[in-house]
Amino acid sequence: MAIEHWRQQLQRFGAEHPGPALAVHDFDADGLCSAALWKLATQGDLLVAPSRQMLPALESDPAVVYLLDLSCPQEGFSWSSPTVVIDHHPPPDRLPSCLMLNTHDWKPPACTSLLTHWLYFGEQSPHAWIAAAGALSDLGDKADFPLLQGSLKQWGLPKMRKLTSLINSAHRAEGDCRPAIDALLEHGDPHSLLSSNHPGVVYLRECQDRVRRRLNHARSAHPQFFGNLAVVQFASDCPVQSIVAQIWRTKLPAYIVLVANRRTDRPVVQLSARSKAPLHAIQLLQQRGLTVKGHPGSAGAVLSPDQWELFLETQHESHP
Ligand SMILES: [Mn+2]
Repeated sequence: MAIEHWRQQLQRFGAEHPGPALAVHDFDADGLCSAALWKLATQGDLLVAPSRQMLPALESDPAVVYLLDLSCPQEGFSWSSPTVVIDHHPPPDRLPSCLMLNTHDWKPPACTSLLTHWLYFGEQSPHAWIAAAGALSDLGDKADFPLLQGSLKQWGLPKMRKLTSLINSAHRAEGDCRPAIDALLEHGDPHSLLSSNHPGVVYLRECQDRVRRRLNHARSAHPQFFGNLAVVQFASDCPVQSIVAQIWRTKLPAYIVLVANRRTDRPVVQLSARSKAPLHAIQLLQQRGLTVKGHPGSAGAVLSPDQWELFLETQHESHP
């Protein structure tokens, strides 16, 4: 099985490059849970990636860098240290020099927190609930992995959902992700974390409240229709556009939903587009002159307020 082979490769890699290790990780629940598991296993240092588009520059070169739940860049890394990639996103065509441990082609697909748990703790451990929280966020509650299903059964789906949502609230509020990892590390199970007054947990609850309030405000915006495009606009200091797009996608299955978050805290408009197949959100928005990134059913972009106004004017003109 791949995991056993990968575990040996990982051990060999660590032995060949002794010294302080650093994990650079994603900021969603899968990335944070992976980081917490890696920290429990290695005691190394953690650094959250400030964006998914660009890897951070490191102040010094650690003995090994572990890249967790972040797509591997084709152009190589922003450091010279030997690198281990633990991930489930499709790797680039041309792989930079690294040890690549990646489940992107598995059926069913696994996520990084599951992979991290298997690599360091095997199929079962007292930390399984952390891997399950990450998996629930990335794969949903139906994914057929004993590690996930066992934890859902042990702790109950509502409690695990609450935990996942709490861990995700830090990046949804554009807050600090470190308290989420500390909360995972300082508690032995979902129940004690959820009922805790640990500062990390208190901080996450504040983030969650903030997102909830911003979301309630954003949900009250009504769509404008331009052909098969439904545009929803609101102003916010919280990146809630993708959640709002998700909500409207269900309500308007025949449309491409384009949600625009005019940020009140900086001069950008964050766009999130969603469509139910077979409408291809990316292609249709590209035809309308927008540069968007993502998958056929979900895409995003960041525009300047001027670019956004220009886009809207064009829509008004072509759909009077
Ligand atoms: Mn992931």
